[in-house]
Order: sequence, then structure tokens, then C-alpha cells
Amino acid sequence: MRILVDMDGVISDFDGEFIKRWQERHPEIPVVPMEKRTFFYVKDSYSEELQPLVAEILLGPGFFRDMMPVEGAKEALFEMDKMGHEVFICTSPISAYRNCVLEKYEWVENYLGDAWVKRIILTRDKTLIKGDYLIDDKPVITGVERSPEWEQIVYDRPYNRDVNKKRLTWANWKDVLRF
Ligand code: UMP
Ligand code: MG
Repeated sequence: MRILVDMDGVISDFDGEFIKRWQERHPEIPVVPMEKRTFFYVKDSYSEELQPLVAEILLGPGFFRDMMPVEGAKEALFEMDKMGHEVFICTSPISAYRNCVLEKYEWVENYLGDAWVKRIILTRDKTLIKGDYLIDDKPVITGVERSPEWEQIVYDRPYNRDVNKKRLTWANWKDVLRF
């Protein structure tokens, strides 16, 4: 099987890093807790006046480099690879790409190693990429291809609970993906 695995919110802890930085920078403004994050985009959970502060964190140096790995992700990737699957990291850079693109590569090198840097697919349109499965936390993944080859398996997060697709976490992925 060819398995495409998303990065932010799936193998790297995007929301954890956001919450940490928000609390450091704006201790006086309450952070929206994860269980109340019903929108995929962080900014959509904040008022219009606060949205520039959200962007400042996401675009600032180090945000994409400093994320902690999601627990169990590395083990799952290595195990899929060992099982003989073709595993790729399929991730979309933020449009204001200056820090994000380099830092995503650094992150993969740092946490997964050189061999995985070669497996990065950086694209704004995942529908064009061929694979059997795409493990991704984004509720709806759109692009120019209306029938992507892959089937999305939702990586379970508070903001995608209303999506009716197969879903997994790194704690139960082997029970969900019975190859
Ligand atoms: N992204 C935002 N705001 C958010 C969440 C994500 O701009 O609140 C961007 C950051 C990443 C991309 O570049 O979306 C996430 O892409 P995927 O995980 O879907 O690849
Ligand atoms: Mg994601």
C-alpha cells in the first residue's frame, strides 16, 4: 500500500505549539482550549481583533520547527515502513511560506531522520497525489482533482469529529487499517 501521512496535527503537534506560544506571549488573553476548537483553522476560534495575533504566531520563526512530535507517530511511521508499505509525508505549507517550508524539512530531519526527508511531498493540492490512503486531520480535503486516488482516513481531532469517515489515532491505527 502507498500511505500518505499528513504532518501538522498528525505527526507534529501544531496545536500544542500554538497554545504554548499563545500562553507565553499573551498570558492575559485566554487561549481557546483544545476541546472547544471546533474549527480546523485556529483563527476561526478567535475574534477578529485577535486574529492578527494568531497569524503572528503561525508565521513567526520557529513555529514549525519547534512543534513536539505527536505521541506514537514516529513508531507508527517506522512500523508501516517495516511492514513494506510505501510511506510518504504529504503536507501543505502555509501560503506565507518563508519560515514554514525550511522548518518543515528541519523538523522531519530532526525527528524522523534523513531517510524521511526524501519522503516529503510538499503540496498545496493533495488531491493530485497518488496513494491508497491519506491520513489527515483536515475535515474536508479539496483540490483540482475531484476523485483523488486515495481514501482519507481522518486523524481524530476535536475539530473533525463531525466527519463521517474512517478515523484513527496512533494508539489504534493497526485496528483501523487492517491491510
Ligand atoms: N494552517 C493554518 N492555520 C491553521 C491550521 C493550519 O494556516 O489554523 C496551515 C498550516 C499548515 C497547513 O501549513 O495549514 C496545514 O496543512 P495540512 O496539515 O493540512 O497539510
Ligand atoms: Mg494537518
